[in-house]
Amino acid sequence: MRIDVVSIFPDYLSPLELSLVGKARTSGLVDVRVHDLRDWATDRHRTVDDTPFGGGAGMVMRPDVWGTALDDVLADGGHLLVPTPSGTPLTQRTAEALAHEPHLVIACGRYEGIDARVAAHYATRPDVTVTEYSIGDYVLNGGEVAALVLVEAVVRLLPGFVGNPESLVEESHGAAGLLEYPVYTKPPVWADLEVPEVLLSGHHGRIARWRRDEALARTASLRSDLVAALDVADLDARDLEVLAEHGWTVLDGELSLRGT
Ligand code: JD8
Repeated sequence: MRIDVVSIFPDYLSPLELSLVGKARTSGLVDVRVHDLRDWATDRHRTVDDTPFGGGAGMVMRPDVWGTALDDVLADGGHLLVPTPSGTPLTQRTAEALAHEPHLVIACGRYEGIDARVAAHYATRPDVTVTEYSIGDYVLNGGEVAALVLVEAVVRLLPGFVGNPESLVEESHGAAGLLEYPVYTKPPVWADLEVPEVLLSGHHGRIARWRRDEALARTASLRSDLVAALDVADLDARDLEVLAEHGWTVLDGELSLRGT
């Protein structure tokens, strides 16, 4: 997979050289290229913004500079990803889909945003898919943090990145659709708090069941939207018992919360 990130603050993306994403880059699992948008500016001040049509505060990023930059990095097509507060919420399912694509291009805006014609223009190209996405309902000053989030969420799903792909199923928002179970390590007692005894039993079947119960209970307590999205066909009798303890029952083949 190749990932291009375009920004006026390329150094903001330097954390991508660290940790596991950095390892994925050196192992050739992913080719991440960070570009300075100003390299495509044509004036000596390397201007990338201008005043907004219709007036108002702030500046807007120019479509012509973005256009020359994206024509270059999208020369062979790809998936153009544009972080914006008004975008579609980024989810694990989206990250999973993106992990199967050969080329991602992330356009990091700043100021009041990127001229709206840029996304509209590239959406007309048959070899380009455009997705405007958001990482949450709060306002940042630019798209670089969202680019870091997307790259990490996608790269960690690439085949060969994690040692045990099975672990991806059990983590929060993984294929199981549940929040992750609580984890513990040495010492067995800390701050007068003990580790759940089953985890010290060495009985793998009981441990697996306890972890599933905990994931179900945690999800039922914190994220009713995730429980409602579970497929009843994937739940066994014990799963349904745990969910029932948290007020969830199966009605007409669907999970529903008592009293709603
Ligand atoms: C891209 C410019 C700043 C946004 C005027 C503040 C994503 N979840 C998210 N919150 N904020 C962003 C985001 C913010 C951005 C840009 C993403 C480009 N800004 C603008 C509109 C109001 N300023 C984001 N993903």
